[in-house]
Amino acid sequence: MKHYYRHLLKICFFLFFIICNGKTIYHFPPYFMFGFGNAEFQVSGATHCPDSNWAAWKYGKNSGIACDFWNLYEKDIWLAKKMGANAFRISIEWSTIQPTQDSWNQDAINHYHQVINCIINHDMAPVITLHHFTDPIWFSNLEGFENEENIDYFVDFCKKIFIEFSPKVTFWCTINEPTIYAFMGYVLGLFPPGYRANLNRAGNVLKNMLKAHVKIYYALKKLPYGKQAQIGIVHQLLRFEAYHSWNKLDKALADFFTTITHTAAFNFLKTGNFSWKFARSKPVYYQDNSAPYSFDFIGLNYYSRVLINFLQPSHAPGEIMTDYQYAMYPIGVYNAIKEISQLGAPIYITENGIADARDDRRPLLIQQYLEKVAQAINEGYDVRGYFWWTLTDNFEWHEGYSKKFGIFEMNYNTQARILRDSGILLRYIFSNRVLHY
Ligand code: GCO
Repeated sequence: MKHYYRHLLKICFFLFFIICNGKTIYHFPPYFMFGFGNAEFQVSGATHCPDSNWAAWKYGKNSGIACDFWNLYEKDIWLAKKMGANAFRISIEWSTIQPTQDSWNQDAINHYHQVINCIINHDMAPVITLHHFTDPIWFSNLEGFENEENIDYFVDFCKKIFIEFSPKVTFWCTINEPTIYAFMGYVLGLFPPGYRANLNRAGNVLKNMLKAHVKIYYALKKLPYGKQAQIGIVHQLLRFEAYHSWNKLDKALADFFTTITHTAAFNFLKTGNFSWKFARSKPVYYQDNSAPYSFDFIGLNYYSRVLINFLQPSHAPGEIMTDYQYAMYPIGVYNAIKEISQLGAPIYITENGIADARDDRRPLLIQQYLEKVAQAINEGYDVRGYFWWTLTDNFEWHEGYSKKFGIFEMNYNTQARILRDSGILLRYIFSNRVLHY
């Protein structure tokens, strides 16, 4: 309890300090979206998504009910509203809707109607992600996105969902972070199917996912309400850099990783040209001149950049580390906005947040990253929204429950959600739509 008050005092002081010392008040534009994001498997776990490949994966099978969002969504939507949000980003878990190749689960469809209605009834805009890292087991058994012929299974699912939930849903994210999906599943081996350093498969998967995105975009645009819908792709702009620019080996490794996690996809979206070329792997080339027009907005996920020092992840002197092996890096979000603006579409920051179990760096991150977002908007960059990752602590993929990203701390025994002290600052900014600095 004492500990709690000490923290509360600290945060109130911090808030008081920035309000009183703030020389500038930045007002976010009236249309600006402030929201929270989550992904179904991360908040509902293997119990509610038993037909997902993550329910069969070594790091996912014990994920249980997570935050039981499947049943407690009303509570969380209400909490998001109380936090000042006007938008809520959720994912629709494909495996719950299409548990086997030839069955559609009407109960799951009804469930998502209720969730979406609830978001709308709370005066928030639902933002739907159609693919957030997970696949149905039947789709994985057909080798998922490794196999180009499988793309149409996903396109069909997207069309069905779009028809079902339009026009009450107008914001659609096709695929969340295809680069990270390919990197984690086929290079690092931490996501299913768990291949390590398999660049042939990774390149193919990434190419097919990007191809799927373009196909989905044009297919949905042709459907009723397609024209007025906002359809985009979500890209995590993750760069690796050499700690010492003179270290050629670190530089080469950093460039190699950055090509996989960022540039290969970014260049495709920018030019229509996909080029995957590494030593000792089969090159993958693909050209689609319609790709640069295949999004009404770009979802930008930004957390940090990774420095490589003698082949190890590292950080610069004085930088504050998150609970992951990367530092807080506020200027990075500004740089990312600048770079992604080359794609010529409105930008929504679909994810920003921090793993911080002690909650002693989160206020700083909120303040400093949002200052950089405000600076970018002031300079004319077209940023239209900011989604906090995430509302409640949840299942952080291969990291399990160890990483705490929630503005609400979870007690998984009681399913209680406890607002972290840093939530006071976030609520202040979201509710008042201002930033003092
Ligand atoms: C991602 C995903 C989220 C993560 C979040 C925190 O960016 O990896 O979209 O599912 O949980 O980024 O690491």
